[in-house]
Amino acid sequence: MNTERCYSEARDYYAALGGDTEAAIEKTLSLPVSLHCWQLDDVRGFEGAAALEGGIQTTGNYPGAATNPEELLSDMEFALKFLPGKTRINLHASYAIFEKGMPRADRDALLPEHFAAWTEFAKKHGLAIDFNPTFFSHPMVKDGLTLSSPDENVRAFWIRHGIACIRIAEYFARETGKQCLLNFWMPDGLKETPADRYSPRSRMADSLDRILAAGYDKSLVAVSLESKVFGIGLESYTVGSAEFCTSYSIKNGLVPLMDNGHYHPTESVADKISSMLLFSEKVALHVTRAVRWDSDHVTRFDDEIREIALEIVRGGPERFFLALDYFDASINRLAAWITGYRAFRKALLWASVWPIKELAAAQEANDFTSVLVKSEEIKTAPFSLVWAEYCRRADVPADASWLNPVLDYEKAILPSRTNR
Ligand code: RNT
Ligand code: ZN
Repeated sequence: MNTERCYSEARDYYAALGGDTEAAIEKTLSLPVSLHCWQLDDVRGFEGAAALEGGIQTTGNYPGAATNPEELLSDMEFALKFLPGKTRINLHASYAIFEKGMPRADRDALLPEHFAAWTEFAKKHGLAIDFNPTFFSHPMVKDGLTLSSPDENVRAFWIRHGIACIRIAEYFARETGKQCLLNFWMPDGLKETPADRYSPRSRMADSLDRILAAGYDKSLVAVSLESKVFGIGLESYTVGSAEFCTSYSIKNGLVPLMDNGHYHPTESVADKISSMLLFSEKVALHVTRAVRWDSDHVTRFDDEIREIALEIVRGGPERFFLALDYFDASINRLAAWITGYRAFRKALLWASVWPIKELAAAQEANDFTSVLVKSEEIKTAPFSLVWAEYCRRADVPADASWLNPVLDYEKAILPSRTNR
């Protein structure tokens, strides 16, 4: 295949439909997407947690999960070669690295120095860092509650954790020179129908107030709040529901974060985005794939993700914090990581070549016939050729040939790892 000729034909094809492939490629390449470290070890972290808690679940026992910082960082280093576009890394507080001689610290006493190895890694690879306090898989989660607990000691512990994470996020931003998104997700909820829905929510709001009262430099840190509809074992009530998190965020100048696995199956995050953008300067997303429930399957280039990507492009990508969030333990974890990232990149590129203004103008003119016909036609335009050009410019393989080195890595490196 003469790739140059193929691309120029695809460019002309799109141009005839009103799409600009050159602008789309350049824009998508520079759009930062944050890649979560937790796909590589099934959200275990480095604290030796016995089990994943907080209403989330990884399923599968594919061999070779990273079991310590060295393994996780070398997996990441290896996979970065196959990720086209500007990448950020997304860490959880449970991934603190206590280097030789450093005494361990509990979550409420974490310090920037416990993340020095991550900063070094990020600098080496020119990556920015996003961060998440970890409100799950810890003995201080009492009866499924953290910041909304009626137990003052429990709340105080998690408030200290939140403040510690703000300081760490500021440190990341100072070290990397890039603003850090600090995302709060609390699993707090109840298995049974509550007798009182109001009190836990008012305590949650008060705890967040107390964390934010510690103050932070907004040029360094953006704080987001992620809502959820339910979790395993917390089926009847989630304190941080969509209404709670959106209202709190808008009132307090935080960034609302929508994870597309956190809604009822027929709800559409793509549809919600424009409402958020009307009332919030920025919107944050966790891009995932929910199969029947918040199953966190690997993100794919599917209808839901493409519609979300269209809304990102229409809204102006600079108004978004984009992150991925999935964890599948049933397949090669590196391949899962890379696949989800590439799928979302594809969706962003795909949405960027749409003749968005033209179609919007047709809608405004009540020309719904053109909107339908043209949207249908563009779906089968020669997108793979534009993707191939995109990957060529990013210096990564455009096709699935990246899987071969990943499988070689699996054969050479992973067997020595002990399954937990
Ligand atoms: C859980 C949320 C949350 C987590 C990560 C590990 O349902 O989606 O974002 O997946 O923080
Ligand atoms: Zn999420």
